[in-house]
Amino acid sequence: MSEWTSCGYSFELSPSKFGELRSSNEILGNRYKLQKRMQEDGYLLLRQILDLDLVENCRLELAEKLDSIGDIDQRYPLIDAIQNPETQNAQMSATGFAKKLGAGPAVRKLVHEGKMIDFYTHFFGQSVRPLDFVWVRSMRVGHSAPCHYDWVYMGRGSNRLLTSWTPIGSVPKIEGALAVLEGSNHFDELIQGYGSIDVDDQSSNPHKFKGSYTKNPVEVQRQFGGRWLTTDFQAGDLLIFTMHTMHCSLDNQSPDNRIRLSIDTRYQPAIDQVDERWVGDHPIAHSDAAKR
Ligand SMILES: O=C(O)CCC(=O)C(=O)O
Ligand SMILES: [Fe+2]
Repeated sequence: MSEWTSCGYSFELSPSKFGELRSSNEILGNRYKLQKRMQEDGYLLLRQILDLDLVENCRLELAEKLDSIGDIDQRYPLIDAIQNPETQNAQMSATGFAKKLGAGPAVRKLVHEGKMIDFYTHFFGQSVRPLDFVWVRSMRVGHSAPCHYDWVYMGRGSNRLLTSWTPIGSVPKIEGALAVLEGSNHFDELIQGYGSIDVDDQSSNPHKFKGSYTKNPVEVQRQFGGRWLTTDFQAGDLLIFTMHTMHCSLDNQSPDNRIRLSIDTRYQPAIDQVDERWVGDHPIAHSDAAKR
């Protein structure tokens, strides 16, 4: 595949503009090296750090939920998550998925227990709390997420908050892998401007801006530099990044019409203040209750 796109916009593919995420498995044992690399790179890619059977259970749970609303092509095994060409179910947002289908027990076990929590406890060197809300992504063919900083959506609590992006099954580039913009965690001007907006707060967001910076990954790169970095993800891999690491996803161009399944979740030291929008059994999310 020679053309990678996000939201229909092509990436520039020269080696100075596009490359591979680097794995940090070799420094896993050392919290200080991990923290330093996070500070420098704005992300950590950890290969095969999650339990494969839990990821698989999660995949089945998500596929069953999607099947319950008719999104799965039943001519194929459920686990393949092939989208039903007959239903024109609109692409669902992560908050839409949460409202309609919810995060089940397999999802919670993968992201709120075990290896995931162990990693963050090790990384922070103290007790960790996740945001309760779980963002499940079922990205149909032709869809992707635009370029953004997560802070804009969840910046009311800890400034040590980190995002886990977890592929639920293999997610090669062609099926819509996540991409991060190298060095974007050091784009101070952008971080102080766009990157300081609270999408639900009128005073910081008077124009009721939806939250992403741009749909065109080349635009932000032309303005501030850096290479877009991505990779072919396998089940068990984990990508972690900061609230001010610019990211987007590649368009899902699955030749098999496979829905791209992934989960994103957030973690912080337990002692830090927490963004009230994402707490509890029924988080207020971006509803009216969250507006300021
Ligand atoms: O999975 C995607 O397409 C977007 C994910 C994302 O924005 C995130 O994990 O913060
Ligand atoms: Fe994000």
